[in-house]
Amino acid sequence: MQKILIANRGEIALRIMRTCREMGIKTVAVYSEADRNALFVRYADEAYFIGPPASSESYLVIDKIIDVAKRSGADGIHPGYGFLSENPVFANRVEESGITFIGPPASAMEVMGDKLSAKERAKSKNVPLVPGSDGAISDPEEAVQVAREIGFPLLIKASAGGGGKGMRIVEQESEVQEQLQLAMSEAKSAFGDPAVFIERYVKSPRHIEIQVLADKHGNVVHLFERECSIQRRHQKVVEEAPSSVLTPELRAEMGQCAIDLSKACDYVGAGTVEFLLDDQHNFYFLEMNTRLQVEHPVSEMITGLDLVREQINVARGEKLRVQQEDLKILGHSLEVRVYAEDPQNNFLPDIGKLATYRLPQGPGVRVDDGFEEGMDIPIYYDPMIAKLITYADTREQAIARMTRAIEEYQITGVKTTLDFCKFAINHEAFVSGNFDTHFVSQHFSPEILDADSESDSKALAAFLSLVNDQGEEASEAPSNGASNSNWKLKRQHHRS
Ligand code: MV4
Repeated sequence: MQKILIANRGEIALRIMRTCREMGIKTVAVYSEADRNALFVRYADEAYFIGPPASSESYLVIDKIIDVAKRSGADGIHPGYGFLSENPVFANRVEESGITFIGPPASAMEVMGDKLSAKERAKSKNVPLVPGSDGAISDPEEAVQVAREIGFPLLIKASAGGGGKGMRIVEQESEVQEQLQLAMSEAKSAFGDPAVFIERYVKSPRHIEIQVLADKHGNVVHLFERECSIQRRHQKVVEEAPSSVLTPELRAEMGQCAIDLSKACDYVGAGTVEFLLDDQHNFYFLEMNTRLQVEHPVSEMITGLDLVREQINVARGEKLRVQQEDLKILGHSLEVRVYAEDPQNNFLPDIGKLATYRLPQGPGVRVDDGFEEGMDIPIYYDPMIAKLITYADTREQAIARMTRAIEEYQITGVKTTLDFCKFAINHEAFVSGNFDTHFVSQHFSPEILDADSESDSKALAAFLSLVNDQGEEASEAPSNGASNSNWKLKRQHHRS
């Protein structure tokens, strides 16, 4: 592979291009009107304009992307995440054009894109499933029957849904028939497919996903787990690897299930198998994501692998160079997603110019982003500014390092979720490892951030009065006027 077109934008486009450059592979960017000045466009060896800001008129238009690939002579296409990354029609079109799709075969996307066929495939490999209906349910009588067997509360899920879309909780038998009808018509209008199924509702689950890597020769390894339970409205906030709850035995068992499922759909490339883990530490297959995920860096940090490099290598037919026995978890990694959102105002996107934008640095800190100071956050796409990743020997150190990195990160001009992330990773429940997917709704309220910055400013006032009052010590080097004012600035930034 000599030249790769990156059918994506922002931080992930840049992240993919960085690996391409290391591998001596030329890069082609495609960009919309809103991304004219974006970093990923400047970083690419070539860049092609593909239309208006709306992704339906640019990043999602298969013909435009194939056309640029042909014009530029690209021999590979990397879809990143989101956009066309899990679209089997796109994968097929790419391959039909004689270009290598850097991802799984369209057939694997099709199986996993439909939650019912994914569950069926998992079942055939003895991968545990949440107790529920066998296949789709459309008959109200049958739904009641199944519901009685499963017990309440239960969930009705759309087969074409995923990531929380089209889910309904049903608390009691009297609601089953009505909820089924509603779920089916919702699924029909949202996804064009009315198929729904029923599962027991797992009350306090953790969300744990296994990263897999597969080549075109039938070899599959897993790269351990990522814990993604800290999320809000299905948007992940904090991810980490490894999970603080998995034992080596459970990890090996879940890992093997992920490998078995990948083999069962002839998977190729990097993929993620999602599980729920209940409070008894039973795990259940949820769905498989057939793409590189946002949170892949934490897996890279603890394994020492570059997942994009591995994706490219297997796409061009190379055999995996690692075997399961070679893989070890080294240290601990955390990722927080920095969004241009206002945690004090129901996480409303806060778009605008990055008036100040200074990155944290130092040992064990990685930032995957696509912005520079002075740039605007476009309103058309996901408001994620950056992924802040830390790595350390232990979880405790990775948390301390993340806290320090968050404090160093200076962003003004837009509100961000940095303080919210700092709150989350320092909360007693997170530190102790005793949390589930309800963490945010259970422990967060906007006032907490007020209180936090208030106690910060009280501590600052106390500190300043101390150094100002102590004649002799105040003249000692570390507490001179300049560093005081720096400190003050930093704190003010975090309050804003
Ligand atoms: C569940 C569940 C409880 N019980 N299924 C949400 C996203 C989609 N992938 C599946 N999801 C869930 N399925 C059963 N049978 C709870 C969730 C869920 C969830 C899962 C993972 C991470 C965050 C979540 C937040 C709310 C609900």
